[in-house]
Amino acid sequence: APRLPKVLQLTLAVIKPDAVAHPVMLEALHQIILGNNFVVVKCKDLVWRRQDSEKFYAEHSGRFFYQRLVEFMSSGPMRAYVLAREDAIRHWRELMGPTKVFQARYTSPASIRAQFGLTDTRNTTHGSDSVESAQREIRFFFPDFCAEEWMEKEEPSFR
Ligand code: RTP
Ligand code: MG
Repeated sequence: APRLPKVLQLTLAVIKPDAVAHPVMLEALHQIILGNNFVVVKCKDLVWRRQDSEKFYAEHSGRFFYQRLVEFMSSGPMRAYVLAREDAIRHWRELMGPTKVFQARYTSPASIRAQFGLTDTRNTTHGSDSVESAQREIRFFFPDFCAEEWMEKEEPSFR
């Protein structure tokens, strides 16, 4: 049978302030990314102002956890990645595990959130949940990044 070329997909992954605050955790998460065949396309450390946090999570305004979430996400340094892999969006979310830490520990004990999560808010990582979110979120974190340009320069098999 003919071998199909790999179809790479981009996702946005973020290591949240709770995990960046602990160098051992940060390093462990970085190694998980490298160990799962993601290509690190972009990586940067940054701190959000409160209004960045409010804008990014606008879809959750009105939820009971919104203020807590906004405050947490602008409380200290984060690390953001543009990652490429086959099935990158689904694969990164699977590695993270469920949002709620108790659920993660119960259903996916090997997941990132089960191992490192502190609470349902301070749950170590973020990952885009769809192609549309990935596009929006990559633009939010890396306004100068151009996926098409990267494809042409680095990955002829990307589509
Ligand atoms: P994410 O967007 O971060 O990938 O996570 P998700 O889809 O699994 O979770 P979502 O429902 O979109 O919630 C976004 C973030 O809000 C915080 N959160 N806190 N009960 C709580 O205190 C609570 N629930 C959600 C988490 O940081 C979650 O990642
Ligand atoms: Mg979400």
